[in-house]
Amino acid sequence: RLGKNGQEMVALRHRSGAACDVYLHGATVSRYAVPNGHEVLWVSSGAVFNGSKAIRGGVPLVFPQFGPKADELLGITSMSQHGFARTSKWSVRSAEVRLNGDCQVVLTLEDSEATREKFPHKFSLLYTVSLNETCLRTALKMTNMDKATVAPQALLHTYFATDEVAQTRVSGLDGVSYYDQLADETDAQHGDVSFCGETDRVYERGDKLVISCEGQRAVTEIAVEATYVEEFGESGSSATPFAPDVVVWNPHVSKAKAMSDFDDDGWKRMLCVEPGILNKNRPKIAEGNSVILSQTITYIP
Ligand code: TA6
Repeated sequence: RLGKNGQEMVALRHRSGAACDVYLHGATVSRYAVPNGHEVLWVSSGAVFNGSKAIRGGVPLVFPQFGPKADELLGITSMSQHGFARTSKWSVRSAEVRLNGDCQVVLTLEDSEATREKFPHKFSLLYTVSLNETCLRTALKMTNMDKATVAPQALLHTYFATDEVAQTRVSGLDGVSYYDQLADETDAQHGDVSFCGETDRVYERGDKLVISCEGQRAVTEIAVEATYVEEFGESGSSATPFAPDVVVWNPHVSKAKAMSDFDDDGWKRMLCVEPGILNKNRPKIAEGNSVILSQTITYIP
């Protein structure tokens, strides 16, 4: 159906009342509401839905490059920040209500002349968004269709809603080392992550994360998984799990002001917890093989 600004989107509606909207622009989940009506994700009131830029909020997809510059594993010069997946027009492969009631949409993006100009590789992306009464799962499968091995970066840039970021904590990263993008230094996390200013950190692993807000009983759990899938033709395939990275970001007042699509004090009501495959140990994907990155978001009122 047509969503904001007449943009094509798929509206998933579960019989429990849970709801999720996915725009074909960037395969961006722009909304996830649980049966009691609580909106789990944050979208800026200044978000642009006309396809001219990434949607500021929900779950933009980062591929094949994270950040403003390419690392040596990518083997390219550089492309626009966070790559082209979040500003590409994806196609709907399937949309269904499954026998168990789960609503699911599968979106695809294949390489094109435009993408090969920036990233000279053949690839196939499959993005599966599944909604049921208790959780939303989004999984990005990247398959290398090239003879040469490839090591793309990928990240689910998830914007979560919170009542007040200064009262918000992220647990599950205690003891994990992280690269502080602002201080350009590496450190180890002590206890929960809290937000007293601009925060922009790449944690080297994360699998079970919990967002909580002081004084609030409700929490949001995020289960993160990454898997390398090796295909053996007729004799099947093997799936090997590995540790994904997790980015935690809040722009705070000045960085938010510098972004035209960030509503002025919106930064107080959001935080990004972003599962990714970013670091130097990320898999080099051989021809015909795949990497799957997924997050399962469960809001517990
Ligand atoms: O994920 C954190 C980050 O890399 C920040 O450094 C900030 O740039 C954010 O992504 C948003 O980037 P964008 O290109 O969407 O403005």
